[in-house]
Amino acid sequence: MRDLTAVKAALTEHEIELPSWAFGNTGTRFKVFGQPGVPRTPWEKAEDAAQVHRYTGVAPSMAVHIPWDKVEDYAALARHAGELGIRIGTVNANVFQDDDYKLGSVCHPDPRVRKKAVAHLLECVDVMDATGSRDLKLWFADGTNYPGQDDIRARQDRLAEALATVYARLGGDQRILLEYKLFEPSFYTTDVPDWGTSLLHCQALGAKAQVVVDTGHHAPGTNIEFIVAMLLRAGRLGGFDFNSRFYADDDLMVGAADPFQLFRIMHEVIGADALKPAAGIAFMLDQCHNIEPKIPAQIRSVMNVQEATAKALLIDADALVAAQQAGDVLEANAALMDAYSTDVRPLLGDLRQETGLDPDPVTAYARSGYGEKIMAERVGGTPASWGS
Ligand code: RM4
Ligand code: MN
Repeated sequence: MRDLTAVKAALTEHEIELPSWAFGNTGTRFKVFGQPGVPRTPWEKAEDAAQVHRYTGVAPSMAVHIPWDKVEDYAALARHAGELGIRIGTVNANVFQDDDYKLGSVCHPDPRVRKKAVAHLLECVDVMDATGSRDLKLWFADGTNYPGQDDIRARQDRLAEALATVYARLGGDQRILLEYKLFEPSFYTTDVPDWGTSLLHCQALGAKAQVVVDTGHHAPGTNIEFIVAMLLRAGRLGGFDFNSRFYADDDLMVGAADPFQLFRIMHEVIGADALKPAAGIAFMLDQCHNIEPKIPAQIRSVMNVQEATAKALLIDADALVAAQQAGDVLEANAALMDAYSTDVRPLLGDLRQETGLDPDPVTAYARSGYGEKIMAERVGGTPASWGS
């Protein structure tokens, strides 16, 4: 077992970023179920994100999605976040919700559409300048539905050109995080379908381009921790979009479907000494809370990440290495399973109390009355929704 003081110190330092869009109404392509009290504006989303941080103590930033979080004055939004005790984190670009993008955005065969998409990406870097954000997260819905629809290699060339233009615009400390997703909305080819494609583009761009692993964006059965290990080894893991999947890109609360997978991922991160903020890995949630209340669901997700992390930190690294070197398969596996089987909730409760928090963030939030308050106050206006 590792020294508990060191485990607690690592857990205190670890930061988890919240997605602004998870506070608004979301749904499937079949139905968006509205909830009372959801934010109407990015300002109100920041207020809700601050609540998650208030009760967990480890979620001090909120990612924004442009144009869903479009405001007149981004510096003012960043100041508002600061006053609430959080900051604006990753800026997510959106080049998938415009009629022009039917055949793609930066990979579109028409140079006019590509130019429009690149202009949006550059605008997102302007937003980063105003908010002080480090990361631009790029996810492209680009791809094709039918063999022969477009030229696979030509689309890669267009993608590379667009990425190079955006990369050249980055400030010294800014980064591109290039996300991949195996399918959907395109069904025959996706232009960035996997970590290999993302990595090749990042390597061509330079050190400020990094791969982001969305845990929901893989085929069933994919060994995600292997991908994580490979990217860490290459120095190209920029961050995570954490969520859970049962079938496709389900975007459920992280750790709900497969907490063991989350533990195995965190084990790789910890093995590479990449948990601390200085390592530059962005631990983001990317979720859509369709049927559950938004703020408690994000609190639960943050706690699930913390629990998986705590278990991974408890792995007896010396015993593990000794067993591995002795070729003792069962002992090596047991080193992981012993840690995974530990109930870390008392440890996390103690840690919260030591840092002035309630040991149980879920009930503390429920007791606070904030949920009832926003339901009473947020009447009128247009509730935020993905797509608006
Ligand atoms: C995409 C991808 C992006 C997220 C959007 C909402 O599937 O995961 O990260 O910004 O969804
Ligand atoms: Mn994502």
